[in-house]
Amino acid sequence: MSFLAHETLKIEGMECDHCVLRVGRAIASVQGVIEVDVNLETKEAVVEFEEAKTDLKKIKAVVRDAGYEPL
Ligand SMILES: [Cu+2]
Repeated sequence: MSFLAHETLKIEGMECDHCVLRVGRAIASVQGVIEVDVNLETKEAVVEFEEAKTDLKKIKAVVRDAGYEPL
């Protein structure tokens, strides 16, 4: 059993529910991500992930690949 991390990241560029869906799917596709909740109003994604399997750097990379700007 590995440790779980909770991180909140700011994401620029999301303008509608479709963007939220894309970002959520991208983050959920990362191995080790347990749960993700993307909020359009706050422009935030709350991510729970296994520290042994992934990290914020990888999560930010897929957000960027999806066309959005993690801060
Ligand atoms: Cu959109």
